Amino acid sequence: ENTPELRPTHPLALAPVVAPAASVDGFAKQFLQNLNFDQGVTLSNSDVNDQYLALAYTVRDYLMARWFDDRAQQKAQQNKTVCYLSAEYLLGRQLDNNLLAARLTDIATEALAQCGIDIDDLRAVEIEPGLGNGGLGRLAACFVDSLATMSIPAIGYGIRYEYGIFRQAFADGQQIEQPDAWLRMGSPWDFAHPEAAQTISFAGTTETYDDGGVERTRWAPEWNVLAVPYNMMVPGYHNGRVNTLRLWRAVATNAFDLHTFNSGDYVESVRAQTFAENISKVLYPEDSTPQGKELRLQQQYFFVAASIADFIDNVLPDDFDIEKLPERVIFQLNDTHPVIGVPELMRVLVDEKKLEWDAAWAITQKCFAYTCHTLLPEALEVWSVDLLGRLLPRHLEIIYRINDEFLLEVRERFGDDEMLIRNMSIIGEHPYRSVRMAYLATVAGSKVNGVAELHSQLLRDNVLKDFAKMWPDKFTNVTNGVTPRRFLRLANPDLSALITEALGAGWTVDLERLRGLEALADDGDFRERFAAVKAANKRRFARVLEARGDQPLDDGHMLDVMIKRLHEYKRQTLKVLHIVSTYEGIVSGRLDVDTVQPRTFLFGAKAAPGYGMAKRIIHLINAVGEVVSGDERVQGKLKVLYPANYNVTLAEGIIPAADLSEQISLAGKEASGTGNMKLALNGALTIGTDDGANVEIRKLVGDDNFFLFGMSEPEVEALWAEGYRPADVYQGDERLRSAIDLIASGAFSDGDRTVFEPLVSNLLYEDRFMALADFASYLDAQERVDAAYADQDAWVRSAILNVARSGYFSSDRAMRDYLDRIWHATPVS
Ligand code: NBG
Repeated sequence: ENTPELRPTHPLALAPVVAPAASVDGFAKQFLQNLNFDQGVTLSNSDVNDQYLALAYTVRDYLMARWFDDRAQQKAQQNKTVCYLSAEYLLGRQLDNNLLAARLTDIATEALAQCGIDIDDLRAVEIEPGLGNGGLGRLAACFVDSLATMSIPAIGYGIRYEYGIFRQAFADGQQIEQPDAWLRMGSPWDFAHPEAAQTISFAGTTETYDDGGVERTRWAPEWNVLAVPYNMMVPGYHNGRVNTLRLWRAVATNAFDLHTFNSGDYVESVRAQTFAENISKVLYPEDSTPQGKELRLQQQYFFVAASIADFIDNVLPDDFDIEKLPERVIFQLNDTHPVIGVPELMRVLVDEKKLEWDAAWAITQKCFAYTCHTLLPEALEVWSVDLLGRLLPRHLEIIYRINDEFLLEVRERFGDDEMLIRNMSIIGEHPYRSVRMAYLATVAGSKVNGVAELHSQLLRDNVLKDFAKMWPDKFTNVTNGVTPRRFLRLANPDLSALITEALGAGWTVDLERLRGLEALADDGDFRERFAAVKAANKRRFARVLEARGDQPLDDGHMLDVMIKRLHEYKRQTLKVLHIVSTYEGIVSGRLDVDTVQPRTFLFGAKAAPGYGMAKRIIHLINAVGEVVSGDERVQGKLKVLYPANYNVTLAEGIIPAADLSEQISLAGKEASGTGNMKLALNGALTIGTDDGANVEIRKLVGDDNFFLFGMSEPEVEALWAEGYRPADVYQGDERLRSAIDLIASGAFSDGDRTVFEPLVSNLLYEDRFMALADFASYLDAQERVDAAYADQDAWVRSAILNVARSGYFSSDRAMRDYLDRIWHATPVS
């Protein structure tokens, strides 16, 4: 971008960049060239990682020309760009997705085969970039895929963490965390652009000065770091478009103090470097509970300030009239992590571009929109005024002024209701003076959306109700979605082939077409083929487990899966109580064994390292699993699997094989869920509460094809209000008593009653998420599941209807809703 005018004369330099020939020969040639000249090895000397890297470079080479075109076009055209600001992108593996998007899968397979290489061996060595914790990060990855596929000019901005989400291992059933060194074997999918680095400042002081008769403020920062962008290509599916994901890495401005080094103090000489580089060192492994860590605020400001500057400096034309910014960009705030971008844009407009406050505020309000992803009050991010003022003094001043003017507006509207003022203030006073980032985002954003209908409604009615009263039109809903390319087309090739045979290929970009399968649910031949696909997927997943050295998957079992972050509100404990109860029922003879379907219970979940209760639950699952899976009396009937290190790659194996999807959070706690969508889309039936997007899934697939249980959100509220005593529930339910007593007795801890005591007493005397209150209803629903599964033909019919009616949950539809309701951007031609 900063290159001076070149005047090339060579014909090659004058010609447009062209991709290698899209043929087996063309691919093989490029692959070998990359292996030789980039990896520096001959084919016969190369190892599988060399081959994988050369393959990745080759795929990249095919995308490159399109990417150049798209960026040039983005700069030349006056289209509005969607800038998605997200601290997390949980991308998953790239190779297959990019091969698919560029229509290269068959060509690459054959070209490699002619080089004597099995492409599956290369697939297996790819390490997924785990730059996210869970649903929020994976959602961002689905969205950038859909935006590219829909030809929307979009840039995903984020952080290139050196270490992503930790690798989970188990030792004696307990979680241990290992660093995720995902960059160790090379990072073929991104490019560093140090020449486009931005300098990001921190701390220091502010001062006013006279600028030709106008009083202005300037910030005299104390230290700074360089933000170096790494670009990743995001290819659209079969449309020839390539968008950009731009992730920032922190680098020291003055890496190294030679003087200090020469004096022999080696540690001190690199102190500045270590300090700066810590900013993008590691992803915070928190899911839903923010940690008030200074480094985290540094991360947030670092990537948001770099992104805003990058967009203004490098994406907009040089002579751009900054007052027209809202015509060219919408910055979508993915939860509160990037909300510091609001005062940052104000600072740029007022201090640097010298706009009047009111004009700057009008622009800022149009340029941002905010998505909230939670309902848990403890998950709403706040920063102490102390810390924020120390790290970003100018931004704190700006926030104060935004708040002053906002509170004036509140007074004008509602009168001097001091209670209301206190409740709505962006600055909270208790337990310490702090900035409420969700409120700041709500005040600043042109729109605020929740991620499922129920969630958006609860935001309006509870969490942000005063704001919704003030600005009813600001609030909207966009129900989440998932990309059908990764989670159906790639993860479930056999089902995809069956669907394509039945409906044609268009469903991959128009998922509502799956409706066409409804008619086939009544076709016995189709049901048989559908069932055969599910069985094949189970065998495929069994091979995945075997290759990982996990316990085998038994033939003929129902695969009952609960895959999501470990959190009390999601209620993995309720699932464990069901397992223990079934086990106890069979062993004690209370249950008629013939009514119990053979089942494998599969968990996949990481717990935040600092979340003690979640880690105890992991321990309990593993402990119960070991006893149940090892007890001869339930052999062939019950089995518990908990493969370690659940991630996108593992999910892609589990989801197509699953029969039953556990979505059992306490109503009113799960904002949306997206695993629930992926599982329904792949023909698993849901057992779930009326929570998050389950509500919409049930409405669409129909009550006959969904196992509903538990209290509704208003019932939950009513029970709390009346006084919830879990111990009473325990006393009144024999099945529950037996299950809890068995855990308390030490049956799963070698007779040691202390191990799970904290967990048991938490359930009996606190049970914040009301697992006991929903237990009876859950067990009844599980009996309905067993009965339904016994009629395989009817079950398969329901599974087909789940697939047929899940088209709504495509992230393409979610993007259309964002475009219509919030962004108002249009595709490029
Ligand atoms: C999560 C919610 C999920 C939701 C995803 C994506 C956070 C803070 N929230 O229910 O818990 O599906 O966001 O919207 O990670």
